[in-house]
Amino acid sequence: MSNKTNYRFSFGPWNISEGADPFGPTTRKAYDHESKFALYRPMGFEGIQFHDDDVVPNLAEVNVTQALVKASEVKKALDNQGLVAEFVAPRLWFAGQTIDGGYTSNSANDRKYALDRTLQAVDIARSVGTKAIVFWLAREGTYIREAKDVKLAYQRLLEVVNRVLDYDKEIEIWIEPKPNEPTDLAFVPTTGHAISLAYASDDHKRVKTVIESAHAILANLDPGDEMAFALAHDKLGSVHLNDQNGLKYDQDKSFGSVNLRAAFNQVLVLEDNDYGRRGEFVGLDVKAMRTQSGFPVVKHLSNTRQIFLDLVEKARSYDRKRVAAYREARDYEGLELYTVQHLLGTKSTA
Ligand code: XUL
Ligand code: MN
Repeated sequence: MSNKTNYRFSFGPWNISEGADPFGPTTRKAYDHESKFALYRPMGFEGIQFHDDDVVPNLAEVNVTQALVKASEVKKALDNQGLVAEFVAPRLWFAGQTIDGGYTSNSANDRKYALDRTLQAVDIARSVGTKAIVFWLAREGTYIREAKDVKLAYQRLLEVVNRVLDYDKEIEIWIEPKPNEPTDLAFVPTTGHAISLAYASDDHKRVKTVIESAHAILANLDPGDEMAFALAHDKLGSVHLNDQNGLKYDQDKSFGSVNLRAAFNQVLVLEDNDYGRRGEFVGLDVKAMRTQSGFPVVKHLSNTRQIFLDLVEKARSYDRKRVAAYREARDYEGLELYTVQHLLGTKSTA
Protein backbone atom coordinates (compact mmCIF):
# COMPACT_ATOMS: atom_id res chain seq x y z
CA MET A 1 0.00 0.00 0.00
CA SER A 2 1.02 3.60 -0.48
CA ASN A 3 3.45 4.82 2.12
CA LYS A 4 3.06 8.54 1.32
CA THR A 5 6.79 9.00 1.05
CA ASN A 6 7.91 12.53 0.42
CA TYR A 7 10.24 11.88 -2.43
CA ARG A 8 13.64 13.53 -2.71
CA PHE A 9 14.92 14.23 -6.19
CA SER A 10 18.39 14.33 -7.72
CA PHE A 11 20.07 14.85 -11.07
CA GLY A 12 23.62 15.27 -12.34
CA PRO A 13 25.01 18.53 -13.73
CA TRP A 14 25.48 16.81 -17.13
CA ASN A 15 21.67 16.86 -17.40
CA ILE A 16 22.02 20.55 -18.25
CA SER A 17 23.87 20.21 -21.53
CA GLU A 18 24.65 22.07 -24.70
CA GLY A 19 22.90 19.91 -27.29
CA ALA A 20 25.87 18.30 -29.04
CA ASP A 21 25.39 14.82 -30.49
CA PRO A 22 27.73 12.57 -32.50
CA PHE A 23 26.52 14.29 -35.70
CA GLY A 24 26.60 17.93 -34.81
CA PRO A 25 28.06 20.53 -32.48
CA THR A 26 26.51 22.31 -29.53
CA THR A 27 23.33 24.30 -30.06
CA ARG A 28 23.36 26.12 -26.71
CA LYS A 29 25.88 28.05 -24.66
CA ALA A 30 27.50 26.24 -21.74
CA TYR A 31 25.98 27.15 -18.39
CA ASP A 32 28.63 27.71 -15.75
CA HIS A 33 29.22 24.50 -13.78
CA GLU A 34 28.99 25.97 -10.26
CA SER A 35 25.96 28.10 -11.16
CA LYS A 36 24.07 24.89 -11.87
CA PHE A 37 23.97 24.12 -8.14
CA ALA A 38 21.86 27.21 -7.50
CA LEU A 39 19.19 25.84 -9.84
CA TYR A 40 18.49 22.70 -7.80
CA ARG A 41 16.51 23.92 -4.79
CA PRO A 42 14.15 26.28 -6.64
CA MET A 43 13.26 23.41 -8.99
CA GLY A 44 12.57 21.02 -6.09
CA PHE A 45 15.78 18.99 -6.18
CA GLU A 46 18.17 18.43 -3.29
CA GLY A 47 20.55 15.69 -4.46
CA ILE A 48 23.44 16.09 -6.85
CA GLN A 49 24.79 13.16 -8.80
CA PHE A 50 28.47 13.65 -9.46
CA HIS A 51 31.21 12.22 -11.59
CA ASP A 52 34.60 12.57 -9.90
CA ASP A 53 35.51 15.40 -12.29
CA ASP A 54 32.17 17.15 -11.72
CA VAL A 55 33.38 17.56 -8.13
CA VAL A 56 36.98 18.40 -9.13
CA PRO A 57 36.74 19.75 -12.69
CA ASN A 58 40.49 19.75 -13.37
CA LEU A 59 41.07 16.36 -11.75
CA ALA A 60 43.90 15.31 -14.07
CA GLU A 61 45.91 18.45 -13.29
CA VAL A 62 45.78 18.48 -9.49
CA ASN A 63 47.45 16.28 -6.92
CA VAL A 64 45.60 13.98 -4.54
CA THR A 65 45.59 16.47 -1.66
CA GLN A 66 44.38 19.35 -3.81
CA ALA A 67 41.55 17.16 -5.14
CA LEU A 68 40.34 16.40 -1.64
CA VAL A 69 40.58 20.05 -0.59
CA LYS A 70 38.42 20.96 -3.57
CA ALA A 71 35.92 18.20 -2.69
CA SER A 72 35.61 19.53 0.88
CA GLU A 73 35.03 23.04 -0.51
CA VAL A 74 32.29 21.70 -2.74
CA LYS A 75 30.73 20.00 0.28
CA LYS A 76 30.67 23.33 2.14
CA ALA A 77 29.07 25.05 -0.84
CA LEU A 78 26.43 22.29 -1.00
CA ASP A 79 25.77 22.50 2.77
CA ASN A 80 25.20 26.23 2.44
CA GLN A 81 22.59 25.67 -0.24
CA GLY A 82 20.80 22.77 1.49
CA LEU A 83 22.09 20.29 -1.07
CA VAL A 84 23.70 16.87 -0.74
CA ALA A 85 25.89 14.74 -2.95
CA GLU A 86 24.05 11.55 -3.80
CA PHE A 87 26.99 9.65 -5.29
CA VAL A 88 30.29 10.06 -7.09
CA ALA A 89 31.07 8.01 -10.21
CA PRO A 90 34.63 7.64 -11.54
CA ARG A 91 34.59 8.78 -15.16
CA LEU A 92 36.38 5.91 -16.84
CA TRP A 93 35.53 6.61 -20.45
CA PHE A 94 37.27 9.85 -21.41
CA ALA A 95 40.98 9.46 -20.71
CA GLY A 96 43.29 7.75 -23.20
CA GLN A 97 43.96 5.02 -20.63
CA THR A 98 40.30 3.92 -20.80
CA ILE A 99 40.07 3.47 -24.56
CA ASP A 100 39.82 -0.33 -24.15
CA GLY A 101 37.81 -0.16 -20.93
CA GLY A 102 39.09 0.43 -17.41
CA TYR A 103 38.94 -2.61 -15.14
CA THR A 104 38.73 -5.02 -18.07
CA SER A 105 41.26 -3.39 -20.38
CA ASN A 106 43.76 -5.76 -21.93
CA SER A 107 46.52 -3.39 -20.74
CA ALA A 108 47.75 -3.94 -17.17
CA ASN A 109 48.87 -0.29 -16.93
CA ASP A 110 45.45 0.92 -17.96
CA ARG A 111 43.74 -1.39 -15.45
CA LYS A 112 45.95 0.12 -12.77
CA TYR A 113 44.93 3.62 -13.88
CA ALA A 114 41.26 2.60 -13.56
CA LEU A 115 41.69 1.12 -10.10
CA ASP A 116 43.70 4.11 -8.83
CA ARG A 117 41.17 6.55 -10.21
CA THR A 118 38.35 4.58 -8.60
CA LEU A 119 40.01 4.60 -5.18
CA GLN A 120 40.54 8.34 -5.58
CA ALA A 121 36.83 8.66 -6.43
CA VAL A 122 36.05 6.90 -3.15
CA ASP A 123 38.09 9.52 -1.28
CA ILE A 124 36.39 12.30 -3.24
CA ALA A 125 33.00 10.78 -2.43
CA ARG A 126 33.76 10.74 1.29
CA SER A 127 35.06 14.33 1.19
CA VAL A 128 32.01 15.61 -0.63
CA GLY A 129 29.81 13.82 1.87
CA THR A 130 28.47 10.62 0.31
CA LYS A 131 29.15 6.95 0.95
CA ALA A 132 28.07 5.82 -2.49
CA ILE A 133 30.05 5.43 -5.65
CA VAL A 134 28.44 4.47 -8.94
CA PHE A 135 30.03 2.13 -11.43
CA TRP A 136 28.65 2.99 -14.84
CA LEU A 137 30.85 0.52 -16.69
CA ALA A 138 30.84 2.49 -19.93
CA ARG A 139 33.67 0.92 -21.88
CA GLU A 140 33.80 -2.38 -20.00
CA GLY A 141 32.91 -4.52 -22.96
CA THR A 142 34.04 -4.86 -26.53
CA TYR A 143 33.33 -3.90 -30.10
CA ILE A 144 34.03 -7.50 -31.08
CA ARG A 145 33.63 -10.27 -28.54
CA GLU A 146 36.84 -12.06 -29.52
CA ALA A 147 38.76 -9.05 -28.21
CA LYS A 148 38.51 -10.09 -24.55
CA ASP A 149 38.30 -13.19 -22.39
CA VAL A 150 34.83 -12.64 -20.93
CA LYS A 151 35.21 -14.94 -17.93
CA LEU A 152 38.47 -13.22 -17.02
CA ALA A 153 36.73 -9.85 -17.44
CA TYR A 154 34.09 -10.78 -14.88
CA GLN A 155 36.81 -11.98 -12.50
CA ARG A 156 38.57 -8.64 -12.94
CA LEU A 157 35.39 -6.73 -12.24
CA LEU A 158 34.84 -8.75 -9.08
CA GLU A 159 38.42 -8.10 -7.98
CA VAL A 160 37.86 -4.35 -8.30
CA VAL A 161 34.59 -4.53 -6.39
CA ASN A 162 36.39 -6.36 -3.58
CA ARG A 163 39.33 -3.94 -3.61
CA VAL A 164 36.98 -0.99 -3.21
CA LEU A 165 34.98 -2.69 -0.42
CA ASP A 166 38.23 -3.39 1.39
CA TYR A 167 39.65 0.11 0.80
CA ASP A 168 36.77 1.82 2.59
CA LYS A 169 34.72 -0.24 5.01
CA GLU A 170 31.67 2.01 4.72
CA ILE A 171 31.54 2.70 1.02
CA GLU A 172 28.68 1.32 -1.05
CA ILE A 173 29.11 0.46 -4.73
CA TRP A 174 26.05 0.98 -6.91
CA ILE A 175 26.44 -0.67 -10.30
CA GLU A 176 24.47 0.99 -13.11
CA PRO A 177 23.92 -1.62 -15.82
CA LYS A 178 23.63 -0.73 -19.47
CA PRO A 179 23.66 -3.26 -22.31
CA ASN A 180 25.36 -1.23 -25.06
CA GLU A 181 26.70 2.18 -26.10
CA PRO A 182 29.49 3.18 -26.23
CA THR A 183 30.53 -0.46 -26.57
CA ASP A 184 28.64 -2.97 -28.70
CA LEU A 185 28.71 -5.82 -26.17
CA ALA A 186 28.80 -4.56 -22.61
CA PHE A 187 29.74 -6.47 -19.49
CA VAL A 188 27.11 -6.30 -16.73
CA PRO A 189 24.27 -5.49 -19.14
CA THR A 190 21.36 -6.03 -16.74
CA THR A 191 20.27 -5.78 -13.12
CA GLY A 192 20.62 -9.54 -12.82
CA HIS A 193 24.29 -9.36 -13.75
CA ALA A 194 24.88 -6.52 -11.29
CA ILE A 195 23.18 -8.37 -8.46
CA SER A 196 25.10 -11.58 -9.18
CA LEU A 197 28.30 -9.59 -8.97
CA ALA A 198 27.11 -8.18 -5.65
CA TYR A 199 26.44 -11.61 -4.16
CA ALA A 200 29.80 -12.89 -5.38
CA SER A 201 31.58 -10.05 -3.57
CA ASP A 202 33.12 -10.05 -0.09
CA ASP A 203 30.35 -7.87 1.41
CA HIS A 204 27.25 -8.06 -0.74
CA LYS A 205 25.17 -5.74 1.45
CA ARG A 206 27.34 -2.84 0.25
CA VAL A 207 26.93 -3.64 -3.44
CA LYS A 208 23.70 -2.45 -5.02
CA THR A 209 22.39 -1.16 -8.33
CA VAL A 210 21.20 2.02 -9.98
CA ILE A 211 18.48 1.23 -12.47
CA GLU A 212 18.07 3.62 -15.35
CA SER A 213 14.76 3.18 -17.18
CA ALA A 214 16.29 3.67 -20.63
CA HIS A 215 19.09 1.19 -19.99
CA ALA A 216 16.56 -1.50 -19.04
CA ILE A 217 14.53 -0.75 -22.16
CA LEU A 218 17.70 -0.99 -24.28
CA ALA A 219 18.12 -4.51 -22.90
CA ASN A 220 14.50 -5.16 -23.96
CA LEU A 221 13.51 -5.49 -20.30
CA ASP A 222 10.78 -3.75 -18.33
CA PRO A 223 12.25 -1.04 -16.07
CA GLY A 224 9.61 -1.51 -13.36
CA ASP A 225 10.31 -5.25 -13.22
CA GLU A 226 14.04 -4.58 -12.98
CA MET A 227 13.39 -2.21 -10.06
CA ALA A 228 11.17 -4.79 -8.36
CA PHE A 229 13.87 -7.43 -8.77
CA ALA A 230 16.46 -5.17 -7.14
CA LEU A 231 14.03 -4.26 -4.36
CA ALA A 232 13.35 -7.94 -3.70
CA HIS A 233 17.06 -8.22 -2.88
CA ASP A 234 17.18 -4.88 -1.05
CA LYS A 235 19.62 -3.69 -3.68
CA LEU A 236 18.04 -0.63 -5.24
CA GLY A 237 20.58 2.06 -4.42
CA SER A 238 18.93 4.58 -6.73
CA VAL A 239 17.01 5.00 -9.95
CA HIS A 240 17.66 7.07 -13.04
CA LEU A 241 14.23 7.79 -14.39
CA ASN A 242 13.88 8.64 -18.06
CA ASP A 243 12.37 7.13 -21.19
CA GLN A 244 13.46 5.58 -24.45
CA ASN A 245 11.70 5.06 -27.77
CA GLY A 246 12.64 1.47 -28.55
CA LEU A 247 15.99 -0.15 -29.22
CA LYS A 248 17.98 2.82 -30.49
CA TYR A 249 20.77 4.99 -29.14
CA ASP A 250 20.49 6.02 -25.48
CA GLN A 251 17.87 8.76 -25.67
CA ASP A 252 17.39 9.88 -22.05
CA LYS A 253 13.94 11.28 -22.83
CA SER A 254 11.75 12.79 -20.14
CA PHE A 255 10.17 10.19 -17.86
CA GLY A 256 6.84 8.87 -19.16
CA SER A 257 7.15 10.75 -22.45
CA VAL A 258 7.20 7.57 -24.54
CA ASN A 259 5.50 4.87 -22.49
CA LEU A 260 3.27 6.38 -19.83
CA ARG A 261 1.97 3.03 -18.66
CA ALA A 262 5.47 1.62 -18.14
CA ALA A 263 6.31 4.82 -16.24
CA PHE A 264 3.20 4.35 -14.07
CA ASN A 265 4.32 0.81 -13.32
CA GLN A 266 7.76 2.05 -12.26
CA VAL A 267 6.14 4.52 -9.87
CA LEU A 268 3.81 1.79 -8.54
CA VAL A 269 6.78 -0.43 -7.75
CA LEU A 270 8.56 2.37 -5.92
CA GLU A 271 5.41 3.41 -4.02
CA ASP A 272 4.37 -0.10 -3.02
CA ASN A 273 7.81 -0.96 -1.74
CA ASP A 274 8.32 2.21 0.33
CA TYR A 275 11.24 3.26 -1.86
CA GLY A 276 12.72 6.42 -0.42
CA ARG A 277 11.90 5.74 3.21
CA ARG A 278 15.60 5.44 4.03
CA GLY A 279 16.43 8.61 2.14
CA GLU A 280 16.98 7.03 -1.26
CA PHE A 281 16.66 9.56 -4.06
CA VAL A 282 14.44 9.58 -7.08
CA GLY A 283 17.25 10.29 -9.50
CA LEU A 284 16.70 11.55 -13.02
CA ASP A 285 19.02 11.17 -15.99
CA VAL A 286 17.39 13.12 -18.79
CA LYS A 287 18.60 15.05 -21.80
CA ALA A 288 16.95 18.11 -23.31
CA MET A 289 16.12 17.97 -26.99
CA ARG A 290 18.82 19.46 -29.22
CA THR A 291 16.25 21.85 -30.65
CA GLN A 292 15.42 23.44 -27.29
CA SER A 293 16.59 27.02 -26.79
CA GLY A 294 16.97 28.96 -23.58
CA PHE A 295 19.65 29.54 -20.97
CA PRO A 296 19.81 27.37 -18.96
CA VAL A 297 17.59 24.69 -20.49
CA VAL A 298 15.94 22.85 -17.60
CA LYS A 299 12.33 22.15 -18.59
CA HIS A 300 13.09 18.47 -19.21
CA LEU A 301 14.11 18.23 -15.53
CA SER A 302 11.16 20.07 -14.01
CA ASN A 303 8.81 18.27 -16.44
CA THR A 304 10.16 14.87 -15.46
CA ARG A 305 9.81 15.66 -11.76
CA GLN A 306 6.25 16.86 -12.35
CA ILE A 307 5.33 13.79 -14.42
CA PHE A 308 6.71 11.59 -11.64
CA LEU A 309 4.64 13.43 -9.01
CA ASP A 310 1.52 13.25 -11.20
CA LEU A 311 2.07 9.51 -11.52
CA VAL A 312 2.50 9.25 -7.74
CA GLU A 313 -1.01 10.72 -7.46
CA LYS A 314 -2.21 8.14 -9.98
CA ALA A 315 -0.50 5.39 -7.99
CA ARG A 316 -2.09 6.57 -4.74
CA SER A 317 -5.57 6.74 -6.21
CA TYR A 318 -5.26 3.38 -7.99
CA ASP A 319 -7.87 1.25 -6.24
CA ARG A 320 -5.87 -1.65 -4.79
CA LYS A 321 -9.02 -3.47 -3.59
CA ARG A 322 -10.35 -3.37 -7.09
CA VAL A 323 -7.03 -4.59 -8.47
CA ALA A 324 -7.08 -7.44 -5.96
CA ALA A 325 -10.61 -8.39 -7.02
CA TYR A 326 -9.63 -8.44 -10.70
CA ARG A 327 -6.64 -10.60 -9.83
CA GLU A 328 -8.76 -12.94 -7.74
CA ALA A 329 -11.24 -13.36 -10.59
CA ARG A 330 -8.35 -13.59 -13.03
CA ASP A 331 -10.13 -10.89 -15.05
CA TYR A 332 -7.04 -9.30 -16.54
CA GLU A 333 -9.06 -7.79 -19.39
CA GLY A 334 -11.09 -5.90 -16.80
CA LEU A 335 -7.92 -4.93 -14.94
CA GLU A 336 -6.38 -3.59 -18.12
CA LEU A 337 -9.35 -1.38 -18.98
CA TYR A 338 -9.52 -0.11 -15.39
CA THR A 339 -5.79 0.72 -15.45
CA VAL A 340 -5.87 2.49 -18.82
CA GLN A 341 -8.98 4.49 -17.93
CA HIS A 342 -7.41 5.38 -14.59
CA LEU A 343 -4.41 6.76 -16.44
CA LEU A 344 -6.59 8.56 -18.97
CA GLY A 345 -8.70 10.06 -16.22
CA THR A 346 -11.87 8.98 -18.05
CA LYS A 347 -14.92 7.59 -16.35
CA SER A 348 -14.41 3.91 -15.66
CA THR A 349 -16.53 1.58 -17.73
CA ALA A 350 -14.57 -1.49 -16.68
C1 XUL B 1 25.21 6.95 -19.10
C2 XUL B 1 24.70 7.26 -17.77
C3 XUL B 1 25.63 7.96 -16.87
C4 XUL B 1 25.59 7.47 -15.47
C5 XUL B 1 26.60 8.07 -14.54
O1 XUL B 1 24.36 6.23 -19.91
O2 XUL B 1 23.57 6.99 -17.48
O3 XUL B 1 25.35 9.30 -16.94
O4 XUL B 1 24.34 7.67 -14.89
O5 XUL B 1 27.88 7.89 -14.99
MN1 MN C 1 22.37 7.14 -15.68
